[in-house]
Amino acid sequence: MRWKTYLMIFLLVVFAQEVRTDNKLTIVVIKGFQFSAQEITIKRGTTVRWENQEQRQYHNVWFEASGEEEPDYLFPDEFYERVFDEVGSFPYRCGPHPKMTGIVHVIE
Ligand SMILES: [Cu+2]
Repeated sequence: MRWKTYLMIFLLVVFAQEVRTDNKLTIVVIKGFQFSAQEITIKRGTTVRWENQEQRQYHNVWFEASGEEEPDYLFPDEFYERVFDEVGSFPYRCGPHPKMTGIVHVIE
């Protein structure tokens, strides 16, 4: 009986990860002073995770146009996550590097 329990747990873990990756989590890589992808379109309720993959450069993800305060810096190997519950287009930039910009389009 025990192997069935292990198999069930294994399948649940695999299934849960697939659902999360495919439908609920989108990753934006920060590398080479760029957000990649620079423009993304996601469904409402999706989590976006910005990962700083630089060797030593810090950045941040600042939704300045939404009237928000500049957030703390993201250092290499750190990430920032945000859930988008509202439909619309949300531009952002990197605080220390104004030329680094991105936009998140949220659809129903
Ligand atoms: Cu930056």
